[in-house]
Amino acid sequence: MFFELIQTSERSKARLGCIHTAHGDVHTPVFMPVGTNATVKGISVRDLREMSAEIILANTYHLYLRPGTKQIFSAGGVQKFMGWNGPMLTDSGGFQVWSLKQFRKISDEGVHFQSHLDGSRHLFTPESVMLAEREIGADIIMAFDECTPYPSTFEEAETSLRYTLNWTRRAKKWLDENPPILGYPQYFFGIVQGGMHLELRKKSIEALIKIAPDGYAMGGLSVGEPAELMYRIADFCTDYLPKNRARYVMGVGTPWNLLELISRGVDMCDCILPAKHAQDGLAYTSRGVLRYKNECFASDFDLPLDPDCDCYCCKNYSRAYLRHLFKTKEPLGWTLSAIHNLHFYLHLMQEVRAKLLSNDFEKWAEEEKQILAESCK
Ligand code: PRF
Ligand code: ZN
Repeated sequence: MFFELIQTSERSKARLGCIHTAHGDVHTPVFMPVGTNATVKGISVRDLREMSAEIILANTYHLYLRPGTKQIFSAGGVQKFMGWNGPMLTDSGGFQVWSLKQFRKISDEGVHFQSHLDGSRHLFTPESVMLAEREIGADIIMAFDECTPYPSTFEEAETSLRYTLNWTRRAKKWLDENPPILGYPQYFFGIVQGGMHLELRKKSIEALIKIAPDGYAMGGLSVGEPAELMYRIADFCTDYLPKNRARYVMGVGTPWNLLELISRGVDMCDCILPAKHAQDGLAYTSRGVLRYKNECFASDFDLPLDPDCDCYCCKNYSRAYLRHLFKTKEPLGWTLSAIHNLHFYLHLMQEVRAKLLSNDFEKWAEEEKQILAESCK
């Protein structure tokens, strides 16, 4: 069995589970560090193992452009290529080509787009993207979808959803006719779209259930809508999604967003925020958000970013030094603060799982959310 539901909380919809892949097990709820180009920016796989990362996300769009998916296939798959050899997931490129805006044209066939690198022209179809994902060889592969913009009228969201559902059907058919080529299973996730329209979200789920993917993602969230609306949509979706399948919210979010989504029955999340905010001189800590680039930390030689953190950065370096590296734009500064932020996210998920196991997740999460979202010194 691919996804094993271990326990559902009695006080919320939060779940404990395990995803079994050929490259190892993934304990859920899980946060997946983003490794767009088959690398988590600035972070070695040694660091990733040390912070107990269990699964990494890569992007089909980027790997298709460079180094090319055939090249990754020749390496024996992306896990071997990047020296990680643990579980991996590839996003389909649906969201990335969608983000190109003026450089893309969508039709029933698929998406014509121009590379952001050299302007060269390409066509992604559900079939070509599934081939690309077979060649990249991630353990979990995402359907080719269209991310519905926010805001969208019912009609716009319905048209967009029609593309996603047709493309998902074609992707599944192609996968059934073209088994994995790297010698291990690849699990296929459908993506729920439908914008902020509950009726369309429901329709999307009912259609996806007929297609019978191995897991379900909620796409089209965190695209500019208020957080409360995102929570409401996710809450609605998890009421209709099959209990015995993993649920993944794509591209979300802050630590407190994750706690909210987990209590609504979400098992998987990914986000570039921990890495991105590291570049902005911002650290997530057990006491709140620390803007370590601020002047007031210039002589803070004794404290690490987070006194309660045992990551490589916090064990060895002070806030004053991190601030100096930030001010001088030294690459080590990005690496160290990204190590801290990712470690923080992954450690938070470990705590979530421990609290779920001991049946006191909800009360803990309620307190934790308040603390984490505040600014601290
Ligand atoms: N679709 C895909 N990838 C995504 C999204 C989506 O809707 C989002 C939206 N937050 C992030 N990544 N395929
Ligand atoms: Zn740390």
